[in-house]
Amino acid sequence: MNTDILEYRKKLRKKLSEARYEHSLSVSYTCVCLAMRYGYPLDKAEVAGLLHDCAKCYADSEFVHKCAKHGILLTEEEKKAPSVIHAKYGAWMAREKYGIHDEEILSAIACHTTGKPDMGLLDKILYVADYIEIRRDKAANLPEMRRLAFTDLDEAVYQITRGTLTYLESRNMPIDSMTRRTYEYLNERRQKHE
Ligand code: DGI
Ligand code: FE
Ligand code: FE
Repeated sequence: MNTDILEYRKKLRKKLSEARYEHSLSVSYTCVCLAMRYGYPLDKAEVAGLLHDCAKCYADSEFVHKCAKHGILLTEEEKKAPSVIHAKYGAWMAREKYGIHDEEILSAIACHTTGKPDMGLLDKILYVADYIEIRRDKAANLPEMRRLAFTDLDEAVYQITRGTLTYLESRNMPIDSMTRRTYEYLNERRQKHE
């Protein structure tokens, strides 16, 4: 039994709201299921899922100040869409506050909201698990995405990214260029393979 995970849970539970903690557990287990399906170390997937929203103990409005304080550089776009910053700040917290040094885990946490071009396997697992976990209930395409996640992970990443972009555009919300670049990268690669 990896006792570190129990310590992470104890600490996280104190920091997050009950709903956010439940979401984190659920993402953690969903990451493990996807890791079983796609052949990724289960323990790393479990930790990435558990800690991915560890920065959600702060309000979006606090991140710009906190990042400046710790020398974490933000783009102007990130400052305009502060809801994406908890991913970058979360990766920093995972390293500094939870002692995680595994670069794949830190990368997955850092890109779990916007994605990034050329995501690695754990990046994709976390990105998809965050969307399909059992406590999510908003998106109409959830049943389809839950099935797709276990049959074609790349297609699930693509469809979720496209859906997010459409959602943000329809509501005139500020879009981080990383969200757009992720979609464009996947779209181009998909067309090449057609
Ligand atoms: O932290 P969670 O609620 O579990 O989910 P998340 O980290 O995927 O991100 C929360 C929201 O951020 C989600 O509704 C999608 C949205 N998002 C993703 N890319 C962008 C974005 N919001 C803005 N404003 N701009 C983006 O580029
Ligand atoms: Fe998040
Ligand atoms: Fe999340």
